[in-house]
Amino acid sequence: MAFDPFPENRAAPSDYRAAPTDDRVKTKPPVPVKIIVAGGFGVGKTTTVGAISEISPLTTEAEMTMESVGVDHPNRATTKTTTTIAMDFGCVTIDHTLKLYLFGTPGQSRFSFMWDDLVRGALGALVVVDTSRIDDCYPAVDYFERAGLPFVVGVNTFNGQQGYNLDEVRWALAVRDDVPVLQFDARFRGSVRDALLVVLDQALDKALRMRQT
Ligand SMILES: Nc1nc2c(ncn2[C@@H]2O[C@H](COP(=O)(O)OP(=O)(O)OP(=O)(O)O)[C@@H](O)[C@H]2O)c(=O)[nH]1
Ligand SMILES: [Mg+2]
Repeated sequence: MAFDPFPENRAAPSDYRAAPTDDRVKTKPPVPVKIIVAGGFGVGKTTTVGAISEISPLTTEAEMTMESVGVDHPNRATTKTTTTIAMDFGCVTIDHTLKLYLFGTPGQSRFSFMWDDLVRGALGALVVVDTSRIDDCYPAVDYFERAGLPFVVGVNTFNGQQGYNLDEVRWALAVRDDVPVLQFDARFRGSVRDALLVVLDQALDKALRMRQT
């Protein structure tokens, strides 16, 4: 038989075997999922992203000046001297099929004009709450309710100090029953991971509901 110059027309060698299916799956890049970490001023959003990110997180911290005294009210227990002025960015691989890209919002309300751009394409959000300043997170809760984006309320415990229990926080925020309200510690990777997995669950639930309709 004449030599066929086109390799795709040549017969496969007799010992040819297709690579095992799961090897091929493993070589596919993980599906990117965008998650927002939002909440009021100084509640621990940057800390949350930094605790879990597998790359050095991209941060946009700027020194707080005297101008913000009396305007921004951080938790008294922190020694906070900087604030996020644009966004935080980090990522974490959940497994070979899924990678989370985390975007932290700025906390000061004067930067709220950036939220629409930051949130575009996101599948879910973690709203971080400091129970000593619960009302600071109302704008974030309102925003995600209006946007119809699945979200989870994560109460950052600030050294185990928590002014209210989770039922009281749920009542104060008046979130729907299907919105999880959980406790986590923004400083610890495992704790942040567990909170983000609940956000993922919520996003998946919504995707499945939309498929059925
Ligand atoms: N003790 C304690 N400190 C925390 C905890 N979470 C955050 N902090 C501290 O609280 C301060 C504020 O945390 P950030 O992560 O900067 O808060 P943020 O929400 O990103 O703040 P903005 O971007 O300015 O709105 C930092 O000094 C953190 O080290 C916590 O769980 N316990
Ligand atoms: Mg921040």
